[in-house]
Amino acid sequence: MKNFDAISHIKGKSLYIDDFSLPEGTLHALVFDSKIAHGKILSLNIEKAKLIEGVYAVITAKDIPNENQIGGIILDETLLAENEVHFIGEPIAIVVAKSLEIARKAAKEIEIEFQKLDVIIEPRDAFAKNSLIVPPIIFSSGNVNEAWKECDLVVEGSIDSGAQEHLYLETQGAISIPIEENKIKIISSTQSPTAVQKQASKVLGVPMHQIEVDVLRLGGAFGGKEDQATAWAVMSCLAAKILNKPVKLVLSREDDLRMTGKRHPYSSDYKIGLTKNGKIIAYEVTFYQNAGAVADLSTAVLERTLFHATNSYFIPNVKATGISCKTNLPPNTAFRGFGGPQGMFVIESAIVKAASLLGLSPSEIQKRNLLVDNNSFYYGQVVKNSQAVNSWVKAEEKFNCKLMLEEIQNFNNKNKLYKKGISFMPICFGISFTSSFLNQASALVHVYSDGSVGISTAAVEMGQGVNVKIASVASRIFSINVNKIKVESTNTTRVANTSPTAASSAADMNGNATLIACTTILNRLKNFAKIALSATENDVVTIVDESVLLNNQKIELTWQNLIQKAYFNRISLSAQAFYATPEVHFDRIINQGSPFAYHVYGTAITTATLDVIRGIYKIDSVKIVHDFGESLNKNVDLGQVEGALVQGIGWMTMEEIKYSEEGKLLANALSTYKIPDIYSSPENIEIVFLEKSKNKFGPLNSKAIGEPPLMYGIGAYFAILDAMKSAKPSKKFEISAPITPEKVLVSLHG
Ligand code: LUZ
Ligand code: MOS
Repeated sequence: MKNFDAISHIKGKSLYIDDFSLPEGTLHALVFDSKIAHGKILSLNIEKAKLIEGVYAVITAKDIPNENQIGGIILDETLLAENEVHFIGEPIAIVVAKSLEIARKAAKEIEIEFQKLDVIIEPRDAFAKNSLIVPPIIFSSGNVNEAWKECDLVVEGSIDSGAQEHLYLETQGAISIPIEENKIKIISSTQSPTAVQKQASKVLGVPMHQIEVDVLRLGGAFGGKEDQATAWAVMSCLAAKILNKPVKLVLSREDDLRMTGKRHPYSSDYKIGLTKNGKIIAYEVTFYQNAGAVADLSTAVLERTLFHATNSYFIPNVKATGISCKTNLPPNTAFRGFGGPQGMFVIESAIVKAASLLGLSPSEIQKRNLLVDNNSFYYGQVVKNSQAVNSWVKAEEKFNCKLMLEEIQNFNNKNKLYKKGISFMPICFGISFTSSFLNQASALVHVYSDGSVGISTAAVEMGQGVNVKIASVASRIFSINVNKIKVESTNTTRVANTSPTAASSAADMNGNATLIACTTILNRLKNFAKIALSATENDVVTIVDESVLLNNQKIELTWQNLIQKAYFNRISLSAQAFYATPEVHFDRIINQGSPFAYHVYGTAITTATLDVIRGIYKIDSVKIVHDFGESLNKNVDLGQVEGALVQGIGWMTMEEIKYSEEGKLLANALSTYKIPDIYSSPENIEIVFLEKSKNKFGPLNSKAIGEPPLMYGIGAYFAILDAMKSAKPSKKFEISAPITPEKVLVSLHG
């Protein structure tokens, strides 16, 4: 089954915020933001701007009717700055005008004076100045201090990973439309419709039922619209409320790049202890997370880093410390993987360093320490259905790993100017929101009297194909053609209290809710059919391919006729269902528990060729064995693996976010921020489905797909590093990610 959105995407017919036809009289909003990274606002003069013809309002913090506060986890984020600014791009005022051009012109007339304060860019500088979002978070098990004595090798190091811009094709935006009385409808490009509803209700001081949020689809999000779509939607809503007119607010690419947060950069220290044959005994790690100026989701991201600090390995003694450092950058935020990749990169770095000192290959250490059933993760969860060894061994066999290694060896023996490298990258990613209460979803299913079906859930379609998965669940439960099924927009009046579409779990949870709702209707239909057919207790009614069967015999009754009859007999053809992921819990006093319903596993083997003279490289191949469970849609799932892989490779190799010392974003356009294109993608990507994997937590035994494969991209960094070691065996390389060609060149020859 193809993703049914594909055709309208290709034809340009799919609608995004900027495509909606606007109600008459819609006004346009532009955000006026801080040009300095830290300072006091001494004066703000909006009078000149207001006088420009076509300007309806210049809204500042003073105009907010209720609370000037949109913090999601910690209440430290104003909608509009009041007395102080904390990063370049922080919103200060909203200019509302007849057109965007007029709003732009007016914004230039706003006069503002600052008193500059000290600017912090680096997390370790923030730590030294005790500028923290929350006190350090520590997870531990065993006793690292005792364990070092048992180790044959103890090695320490530091490693950094950089930020990453989400670069969703559709920038942030929303349209707010006043409906009669006090009600406002917000059309938003958000992963979190309920967060928009809640924060708008708080800022305006109206009950949540006065705010309706509707989300048709997003042109990409990648976590960038989990928390950070809210501000723009609330601003348009505030302007709509004040002016009683529809207001559209869509960020330009430049504004979006400057004003929104990225993946968190991390600077980390590690210490790892092993036996001489490569068994890992102890691991200690400290993560300095660059949170930016306000909390946003940073504490949750940091926790997920801690949960993934040991990746796919069993380590008996672990101490991991997470420090969320407050700096003067835009608030960094959720990004596919949500801190997990940052944690996994550090343990892989530690293993590679230890391997070279032990005279082993990294893969020998990796393979020796893979998680097996009944191990415990160091935060207490017991390992069940581990596919770590399984996917590793399958990858070795399927891709003829021995031959690959031989070929690389031969190539490197023969060539001086080019060197090849290889890496193994096992992944283990926990599925569930780590805040257990978020693991809930619901579905509202209507069967219309013509037999067609409409489904609403809490899931937001952002190009990941969740709608096609939901539709395929309904299609399989009802046994009707998928073209009879429509998945509706996500709307807070149809589905309330939606958790964000995030944590890779939307298809799992909303798919399960859909499954329950459809089963409820199906059972009603079967009971009704029995009565209509004058069947007995022991007769069995089923529906197969839109035909009703009685004791497996076809009768003259189609799905369509059955629905019509049921309607005339006043059988309810609608159902609402709720799903809460069972068994997940985590105790934040002792930092132990079982936060994840399950884990997703897989192994990637990456090869790269390095041009030794120039420092440039190409990723030759990435070969993956991935645990999909019983995939709901193989095309969609393969697309997710390929996309995530390339996005991960981009983060690790070429995407470089730089800020000046004054906190100004230097990579502020696509001419200076490079993401992988078709030329820099691996020449060969091979993805194999791990067989015979089932998952009782996913609808119809499927597994979550969104985030886990991003971490295969980490393998690219180590394949390049491996090639560098072949080029210069005596050199020690300590290279922060991304491992750009510039850094490679300087490291090889500098
Ligand atoms: N969002 C969130 C997430 O609020 N909690 C999570 O655990 C999470 N994990 C991945 C991506 N987004
Ligand atoms: Mo996310 S990083 O919004 O699952």
